Amino acid sequence: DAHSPVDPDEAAEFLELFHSEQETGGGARERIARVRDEIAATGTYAHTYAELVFGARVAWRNASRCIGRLYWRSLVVRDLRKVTAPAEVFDELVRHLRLAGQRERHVIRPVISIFAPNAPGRPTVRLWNDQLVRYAGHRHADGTVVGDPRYVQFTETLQQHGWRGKPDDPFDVLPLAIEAPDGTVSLHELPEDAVWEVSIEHPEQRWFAELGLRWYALPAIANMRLTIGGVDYPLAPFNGWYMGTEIGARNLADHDRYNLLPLIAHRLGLDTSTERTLWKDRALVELNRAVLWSFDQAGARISDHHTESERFLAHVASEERSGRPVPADWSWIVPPMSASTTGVFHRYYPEADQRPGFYLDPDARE
Ligand code: HEM
Ligand code: NRG
Repeated sequence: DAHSPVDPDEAAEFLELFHSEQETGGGARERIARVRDEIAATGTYAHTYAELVFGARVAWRNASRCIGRLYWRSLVVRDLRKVTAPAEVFDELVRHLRLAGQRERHVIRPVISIFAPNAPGRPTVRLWNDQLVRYAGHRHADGTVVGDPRYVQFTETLQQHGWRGKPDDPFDVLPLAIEAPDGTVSLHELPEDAVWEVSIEHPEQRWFAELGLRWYALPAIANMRLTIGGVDYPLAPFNGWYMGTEIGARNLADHDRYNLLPLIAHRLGLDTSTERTLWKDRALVELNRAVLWSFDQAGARISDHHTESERFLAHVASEERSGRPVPADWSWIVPPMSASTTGVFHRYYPEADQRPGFYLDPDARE
């Protein structure tokens, strides 16, 4: 159960790790003794700010599906453990977006906002959205979907709570749905200036802009539980920046997402009558060039899969020099296009479930 008492041994293991890696000036022993007392008395314990920062960064370092881990030490940690009222939670989520994506300065930085932890006998506020920014999927009467097909059901759920949206806009930003501890749900529209979006154009194909494609600049995952030393933080949204293939080879390309390859191949004048022209592969490359080029034009940080792959291998090497093997999930690390042209494809990785870590929340709505 999410609200059962903290396991004191898991707390102790984390505190040992913290003291072994940080210059704390003191041993772990005294802190562990005090934490064991606190758990015995209250069922949980409070992290110091330094422990919270370290715990969140190490959770990123341990994220075996993440290719972007070279930067784990740079994570900005916002301590919002005292924030629980839905309206304040929403305000802080908007502040998170503005801090992480500074459009006028052309800056994107990795940020995590950590709200109140689970504790025995204390229900917490919940966010229903899986990312802070997502596009609706509007199903029309004739069965066609305008927008992101992955969010059709979620869009319908929000509509049952009174949301309308713009049913003819394929890039209609969803509101945030926040559920208070007493079960009441409120919907909150994100202010336009907090949602940095990039229009997708192609460096050579002028017609590309006419397709009206866009994507948001900040991937901010909000449905993972952060666990540090036995304490669970059910609301701890984090973001980095995109790797181009996430948008160009998945979100805009997947058959069950925006499914744009047939249209792009057609506009490129490719022969789509047989698979053997590799029209899908050729359209995929042009779509991905367009994504990278457009983000660059907009000053929105984004990495390409070749560069991020090299950085990840550098990260693996430097971690190994520090005596820390890097657990990784090959099927998530290897990019979804041109896999064998990247270094990460040509080797295997240890697999391990290390804590602190991020876990898909079993109670997540999306
Ligand atoms: C997954 C890149 C920052 C934690 C991923 C994936 C990519 C990626 C490409 C795979 C996503 C997919 O296939 O859907 C990056 C880049 C970053 C970054 C380029 C730039 C800084 C972060 C940060 C955190 C993080 C700041 C946490 C503090 C994770 C986790 C997953 C993941 C937990 C797995 C998500 C899941 O299981 O659904 N990352 N990431 N990443 N990343 Fe990162
Ligand atoms: N593929 C998802 C996002 C997953 C996480 N990716 C990151 N994370 N880059 C998508 O929206 O396309 N991050 O924290 O930067």
